[in-house]
Amino acid sequence: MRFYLLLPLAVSFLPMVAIADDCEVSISAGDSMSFNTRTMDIPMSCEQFTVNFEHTGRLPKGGMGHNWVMTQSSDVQEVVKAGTAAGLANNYLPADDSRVVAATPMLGGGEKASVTFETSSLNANSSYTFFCSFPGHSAMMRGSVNLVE
Ligand SMILES: [Cu+2]
Repeated sequence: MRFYLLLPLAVSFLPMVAIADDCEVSISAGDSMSFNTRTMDIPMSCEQFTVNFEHTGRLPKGGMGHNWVMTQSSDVQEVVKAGTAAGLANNYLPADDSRVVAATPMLGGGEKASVTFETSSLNANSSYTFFCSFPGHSAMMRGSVNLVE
């Protein structure tokens, strides 16, 4: 009797767990100019999406800092340029820039940070890119964002 009562609960709970797992991703970078992935998926079924970013290296953020930034692909170049001008104190990102969909702070070795954003701000017909805005890094440190169902 207990079995029959518990089964529907278990079945209905599983999809919720699966959705929650899909609504975040973990990305890292070490003491070289590369992320551990060149691509990431954002399910549009997620209301919010979280990126957990970790600098797994040892070098300080002034020398080999990394962040995770997402913009439309066509905005990467200009945001990197504006970020370089903004300097390390501003995480190498222009302040309150609407082109930046989401970004973590600039991290040094051993640090981690997460950022959560609303997927309603994304346009399914646009192309998005993630990158590191530390000067000179975005040429190597970039990847494509796939908006999936
Ligand atoms: Cu970097």
